[in-house]
Amino acid sequence: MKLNKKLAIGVAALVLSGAANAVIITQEDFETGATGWSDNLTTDGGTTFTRFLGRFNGAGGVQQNSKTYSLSGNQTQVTIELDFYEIDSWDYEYFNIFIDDTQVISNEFKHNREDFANSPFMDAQALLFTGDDGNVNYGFASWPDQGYRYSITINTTATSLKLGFGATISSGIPDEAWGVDNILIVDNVSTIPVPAAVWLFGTGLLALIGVAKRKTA
Ligand SMILES: [Ca+2]
Ligand SMILES: [Ca+2]
Ligand SMILES: [Ca+2]
Repeated sequence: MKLNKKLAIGVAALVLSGAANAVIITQEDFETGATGWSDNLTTDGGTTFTRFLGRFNGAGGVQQNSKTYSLSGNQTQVTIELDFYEIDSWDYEYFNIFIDDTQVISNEFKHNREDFANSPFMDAQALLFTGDDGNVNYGFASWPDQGYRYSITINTTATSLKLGFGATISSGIPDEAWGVDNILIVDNVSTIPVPAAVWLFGTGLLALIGVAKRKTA
């Protein structure tokens, strides 16, 4: 019984160390521009926004900007995190996130409303901007702006992943716009080389055998 417990702890430690070293596919803060996007436009939005991918207007909600990333194919899961900037006079319009050309998120935003608290359909994980009560202008036109953090985990064993965005805002960029920043894509494959992992596991087993031997002696 004790042995099984120790073995379980050893295996759990290996799994945890593997998760902690999951492979970073991309980390993009756009401070020096954008590469690989179908539209590489970036804008310096000042202290709060920093430089980000955008500003873009809407195109009826279809996928307007996208980038394809290479995956090892050894993963079973990929987590995508990003900041979405809702800039200026959004009025009950939608920001859409696409993965592999399929829309996986569609959230409605209103510029002077606390969307995160009010929308039962909000998929964002957190509000970004300090002091945001739904009425703070953080830049560009005088309308209030809001920022949201998304985290999406998908099951995939594919060797590529396409991330894309779209919006239904209907006015020009000076009136309402969107941007994306701080993209982090991570898979669940450990960076610990297989021989090292096997060696660690083997050491654990030897230790366990030692414990068992001492107990029986
Ligand atoms: Ca940035
Ligand atoms: Ca509008
Ligand atoms: Ca503004």
